[in-house]
Amino acid sequence: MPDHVRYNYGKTYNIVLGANQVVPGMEEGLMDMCVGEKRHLVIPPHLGYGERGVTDEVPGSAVLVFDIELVEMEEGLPEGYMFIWNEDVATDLFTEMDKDKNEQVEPSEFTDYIMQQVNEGKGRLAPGFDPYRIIDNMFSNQDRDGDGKITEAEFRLKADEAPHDEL
Ligand SMILES: [Ca+2]
Ligand SMILES: [Ca+2]
Repeated sequence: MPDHVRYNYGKTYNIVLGANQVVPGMEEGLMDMCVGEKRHLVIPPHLGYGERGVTDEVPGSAVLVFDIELVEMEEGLPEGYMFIWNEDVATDLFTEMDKDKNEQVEPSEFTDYIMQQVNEGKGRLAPGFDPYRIIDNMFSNQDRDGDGKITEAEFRLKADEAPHDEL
C-alpha cells in the first residue's frame, strides 16, 4: 500500500456543515472560515476515515491533508427550520397566494409564491435540500385535511398556533 495517495480534486464542492456530509475533521477545519480564506488541513485518522479507511479510495489509518479555499458561503437556517422569512410576512398572505381568487391555495400557487419570495430575497430555504421537497412538506403541513388545497380556515388555524411575539 502506498504511503501517500495524492488527489487533485481542483474543483468546488458544496458542503452543508452540521449535516454529516464530511468527516469530523473537515467539519472542524471549516469552522469560522471566511470567504476567500485558504486553509491547509491535516486530519488525523480518528477525525477522518479511521482505521478502516474507504475501500479503494482511502487507505486505513490515513492522515488526510487538504488545501482548501472557501469560495462561497450561504448562511444556514436555525435548527429545525426549512424556510424562514427575511422580512415581515405579508399581512394577507392567503389572498396573495390565491392568485386565481377561488378561495383556495393549490400546490402550484403555493410553490410559485414561495419560490418568488426566495428569488426576491424575502424568504430563505434551507441550503443543501431540494427546495421543491421542502415546499411540498410545507404545503402538506398546512393542508390539514389533506385534500390537496389549503383553505383560508386551514391557513388561519396554523397561523394562530404559531407563537406570537406581540398581541
Ligand atoms: Ca387558488
Ligand atoms: Ca385542505
